[in-house]
Amino acid sequence: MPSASTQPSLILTVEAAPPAQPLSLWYRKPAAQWLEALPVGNGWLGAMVFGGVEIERLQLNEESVWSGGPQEADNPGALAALPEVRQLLFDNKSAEAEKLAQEKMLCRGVGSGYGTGSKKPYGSYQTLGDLTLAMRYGEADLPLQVAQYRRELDLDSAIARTSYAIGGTTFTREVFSSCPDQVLVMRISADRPGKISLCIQLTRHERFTTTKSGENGLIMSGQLFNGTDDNGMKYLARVRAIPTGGKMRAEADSLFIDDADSVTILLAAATDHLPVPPYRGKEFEKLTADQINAAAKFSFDELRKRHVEDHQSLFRRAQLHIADQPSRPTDERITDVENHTNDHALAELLYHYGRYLLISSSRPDCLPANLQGIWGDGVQLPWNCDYHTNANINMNYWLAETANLADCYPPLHELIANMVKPGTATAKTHYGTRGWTVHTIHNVWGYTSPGEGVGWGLFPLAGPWMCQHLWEHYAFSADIEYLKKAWPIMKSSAEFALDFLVTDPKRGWLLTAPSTSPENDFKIGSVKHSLSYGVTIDLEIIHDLFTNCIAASKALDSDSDFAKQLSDALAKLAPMQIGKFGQLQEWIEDYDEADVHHRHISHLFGLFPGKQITPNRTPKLLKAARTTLERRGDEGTGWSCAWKACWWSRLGDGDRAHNLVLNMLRPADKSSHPGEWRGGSYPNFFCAHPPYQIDGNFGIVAAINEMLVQSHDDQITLLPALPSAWPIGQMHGIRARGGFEVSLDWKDGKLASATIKSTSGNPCKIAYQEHTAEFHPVAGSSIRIDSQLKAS
Ligand code: FUC
Repeated sequence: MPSASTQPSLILTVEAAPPAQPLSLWYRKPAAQWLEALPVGNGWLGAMVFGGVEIERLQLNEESVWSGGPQEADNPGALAALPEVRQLLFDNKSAEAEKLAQEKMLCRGVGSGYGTGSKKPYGSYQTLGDLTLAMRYGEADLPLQVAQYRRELDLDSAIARTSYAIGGTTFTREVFSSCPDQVLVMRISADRPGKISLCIQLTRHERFTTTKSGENGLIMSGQLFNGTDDNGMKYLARVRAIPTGGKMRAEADSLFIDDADSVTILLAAATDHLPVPPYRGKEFEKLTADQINAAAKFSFDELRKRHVEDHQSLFRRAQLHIADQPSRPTDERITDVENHTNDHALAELLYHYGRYLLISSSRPDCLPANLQGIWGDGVQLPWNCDYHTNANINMNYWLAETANLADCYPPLHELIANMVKPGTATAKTHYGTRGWTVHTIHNVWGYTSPGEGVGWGLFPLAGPWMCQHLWEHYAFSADIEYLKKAWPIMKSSAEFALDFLVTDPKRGWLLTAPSTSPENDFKIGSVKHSLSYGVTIDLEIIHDLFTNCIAASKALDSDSDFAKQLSDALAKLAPMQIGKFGQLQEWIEDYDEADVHHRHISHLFGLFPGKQITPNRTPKLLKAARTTLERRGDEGTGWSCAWKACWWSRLGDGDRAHNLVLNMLRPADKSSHPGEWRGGSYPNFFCAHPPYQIDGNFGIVAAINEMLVQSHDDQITLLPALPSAWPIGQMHGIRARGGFEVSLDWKDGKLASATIKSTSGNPCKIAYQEHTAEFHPVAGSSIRIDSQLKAS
């Protein structure tokens, strides 16, 4: 079988019409590289569909396929060094403090290997392998004359479709990953009988054996490296082909089908690792067999119907319309963004794509979306494709509530719950505290120790940040039963924070020491440092956690003494400060940043995703936050641009936020390299850090929601940052805190009408420009209001 990369050339003739479904990504040629292929997924089983004519490649992923294994990485010597590191910091001996912390306070072992964990105990997320179909077209002359070629990803039905005609026969392939039936499904059909002939194989970059399974199936299995020996995770993928008409035979590691009318292919996969029930575990071989047997009982049309219903129950909950989709291929539209074509419908498509990607990579009983969701080719993926907790996994879920996808949130909540046990050991060993925490990197093996470099790895406040996600689910849903379950995790995190706080000997403030402002350095003279104390983001995270815990204790009517301890600590917490440029200070002293354009602007946590800095409560800090953003500028990696769009929305500046949306849409600069990172979109609309990182795809959806509706300042604010580029539009189904669902439409840049549906029965205050109104809806009712906020 020829490999996908040596595909013989084709001649593409007559152009295809655009797809019927306007919310589609579509292209006029097969994907030549991974970043052109189209993703499908059911939360845990994914494929990148290339749409080749002679060779079709589906690069496969199963979300738990990880090398590495569990390890003891906490450093037993860390705690002894803590008092000296603190003292050195308080004495302004940053270099000495940093040196000591690097030697004594980081993880034991090599940690993540600075992003090269695949051969280390830390491990790396990896590809599952490739499903390859070598198509044969009978007597057709070479090179093949291919008419009306089109491949597309229909976001509304979550189906990747490839269609083309050869010698008068039209071939169609449809691929989807079914959540209800837990298999990947592919259907190959033709509009004439007996035209489908192909060979099916399952392969992997390394560590695999494929054998036939009966006369209609293949099994690929293997065991990964665990960083010390070959006894790592076991995985298995199973394929079954179901042709109608024609003949099928299995030989060694291949299935051959000749002259069929159509072929349905089912694929199931699992590992023996059990991060979350019920999908995986020791029974993984049986599980995959059961999944295939169960799915094979349905016809293709039934499988498709069940999948589409399931997907649309989530995808159709939120809608946004700002412009009609033009009938041009997606890659051409992205290329044109640099030419200022004002293709506002492309922003709308990016919005829907982000929602599609979350539905496809994060479902209950799965792992949360990692740095690339669930999609990744290779055995060493960028940054091990793990869970980074200082911007990335956090951003992955900022859209979950506002985009009405709370059903996709549980995987993160589950991951956080699973951090508590290892994170309790880490907190005790490293800092001698109660409670739990995690640092910058986390993997499926429960890694919570500080990473191997002080400048990025020593971020003890990542655990308290994670707890924001627990509170936010309650804030949006008002689900008290959920809060009861989340409370012990939040409380334990607050105990960690209480114990970790120390009194600054100079100023008497309570603050954190040691810590870093994630990944940014400051300068003293010409020398760069990263380790500091009382860094602004720590104070903001603690404010967020403690205020959320105080509110939780009130809502639950429990732990009032503990809540009192938290309010007392808050009263003594170091304040946020304004520096010499009028900017919000990033560190305890008004140091200069080593890189004034640094992608991380962690000290704006209080503006977003926090709620400490608001126009009503802290106007001076709000102004300082604006100055900080002005100084940093609008360039940056994909996720950095998305976060900036969130901040500009919170500042009420829709045009600046929109500028960042445009940065996300422009073609990814392939010549970029570290040091010159510039975000944008790849041809398949994956967000470029670069390299590809999914956080930008998710973050920009959160930002667009913040442009249209905000609900963090004890009111629901309508159109707080509507850009002038979108004078007319409608949006439906955005969630707001307190238990509300908001739909609205606008004309000439002004609110026309809005509908607020209550799901909780809480009172609500609405604001639009100078108008405010208060309503007391009963749960399940809706209020329709006009541009003056008068109920109609
Ligand atoms: C942090 C960020 C990088 C990247 C990586 C996965 O280290 O600073 O920009 O997103 O995570």
